[in-house]
Amino acid sequence: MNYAVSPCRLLAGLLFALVANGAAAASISTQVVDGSGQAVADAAVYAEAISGQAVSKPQRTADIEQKGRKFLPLMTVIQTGTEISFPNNDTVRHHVYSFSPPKIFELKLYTGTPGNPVVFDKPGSVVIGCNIHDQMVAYIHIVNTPYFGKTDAGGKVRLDGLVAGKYRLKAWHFSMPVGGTVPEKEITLAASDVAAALTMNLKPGAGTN
Ligand SMILES: [Cu+2]
Repeated sequence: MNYAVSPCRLLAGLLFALVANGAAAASISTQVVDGSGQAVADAAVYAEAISGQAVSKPQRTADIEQKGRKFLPLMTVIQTGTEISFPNNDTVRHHVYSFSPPKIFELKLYTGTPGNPVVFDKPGSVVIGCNIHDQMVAYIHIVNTPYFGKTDAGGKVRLDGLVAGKYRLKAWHFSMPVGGTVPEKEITLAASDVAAALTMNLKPGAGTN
């Protein structure tokens, strides 16, 4: 008996997987600009399902390190339930805290990586600071969907792997005025990729790049 899988069968299987995957998923390419048409970097962009399509919830983790008395990265987008570690890669001690309603916590003066990551289980935005170094700041935007990303220097981001259905595409930026309107656009996805632009108003004088 021959138990080996023939190369032909293997190839056919791979092709089938590729085609099946391609038929089920599409992407949304987005550019975020401000009121004067300038690209907005470091904006959270996310697509929320509104027509009941199944959405997976993979367990995710992320890191926000402290290096050179700064938080890196400045801006992090995560799905609800994600654990974030805060490794201190400086030789000085930091004391990380948040007073933001979606997650109030503090990691008292430490070096190295604290043993317990912080779980962010409510959607919204969180500002992180350090009790010792007032200039240190970072932002976390927590979304209720696995389809999210962060814009690059050109204000662009692509969300991949969305199943067909209706979505509400939204964006958030830490320089939006408090209580400002979150820009959103309804998108109907079939099998092909979609491009969409979002415009957001930022506080006067907010540098976007
Ligand atoms: Cu510090």
